[in-house]
Amino acid sequence: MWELLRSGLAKTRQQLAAALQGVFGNRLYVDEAMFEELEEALIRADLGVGTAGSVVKAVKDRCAQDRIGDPALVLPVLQVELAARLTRAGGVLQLASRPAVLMIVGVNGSGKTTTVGKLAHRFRQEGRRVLLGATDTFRAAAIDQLEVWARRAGADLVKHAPGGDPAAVAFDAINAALARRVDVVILDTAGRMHTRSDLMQELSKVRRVVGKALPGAPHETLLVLDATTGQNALRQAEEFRAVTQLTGIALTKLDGTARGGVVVAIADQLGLPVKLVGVGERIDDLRDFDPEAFAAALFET
Ligand SMILES: Nc1nc2c(ncn2[C@@H]2O[C@H](COP(=O)(O)OP(=O)(O)OP(=O)(O)O)[C@@H](O)[C@H]2O)c(=O)[nH]1
Ligand SMILES: [Mg+2]
Repeated sequence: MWELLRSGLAKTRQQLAAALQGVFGNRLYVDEAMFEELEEALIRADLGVGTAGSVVKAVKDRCAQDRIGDPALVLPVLQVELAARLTRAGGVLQLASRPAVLMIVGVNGSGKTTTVGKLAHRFRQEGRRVLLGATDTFRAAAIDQLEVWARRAGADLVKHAPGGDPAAVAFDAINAALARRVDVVILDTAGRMHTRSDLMQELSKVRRVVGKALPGAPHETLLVLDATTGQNALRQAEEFRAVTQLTGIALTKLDGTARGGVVVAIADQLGLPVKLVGVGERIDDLRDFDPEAFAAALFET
């Protein structure tokens, strides 16, 4: 399990290690230029300007306070500072309700359907009854894709014909779940740009209908962000959040990118918990976000 996270973060770790070696290696003393280089390295590692600046300031303050003059001793201070920020961003899925309803949202291609499939598999492994709602009715292929995941995971599926009303699918999915005593309902929504107000209104309608079918639902509305988009993921989150309620982030495709540092920026700037991380395309390549393990995987060699 740890190995999967470690290998998933390999690219990010290697790039970060090389950048930090450039900053701290062969350096004789701690000075202003070192902190400037550190800030640049963190920005390049996708922490973003704001977060990189505040991390470096915290490291600098700590170094001054502890009178650290040896550059080799700054790295552990940095690690502690990054880990602290990640820890603030952890959060667990709310599954206490029966059924628990999870709505999965995000821009096109971010990894929503794959995450739904992986979650379904995981819940099934835990012995829960799972039902998937094909609320992405835009393309026939989207429904077929979800059907494949449902079969692989051993989950029920509720679908309508392509082009149907997503809210009606959500309504039927929840009623089926109530009738069949399902534990978890996962709604796979269509990819949408936050700038398309018609699609955003559709999302609000689905939410409203879900809340009518089962008061208190959805219990989770997870925004799926593609880590390979780096700082853009952060912007998507800010804009999605402005138009719909979110309860957490699922960050996908960490395995394919050196931009895993974006997690620190998300943790630092959004105030939204990262709940899941995707580290591959296979059915069990999904993990709860464990801040300590993540911080360790970022640095350990
Ligand atoms: N490497 C890697 N690939 C992933 C991960 N998650 C999803 N993908 C891939 O990303 C691509 C898009 O995934 P989908 O799950 O179809 O994305 P989506 O958000 O449902 O897309 P739309 O419904 O079209 O908006 C697929 O090729 C997935 O295999 C991940 O954690 N790692
Ligand atoms: Mg999809």
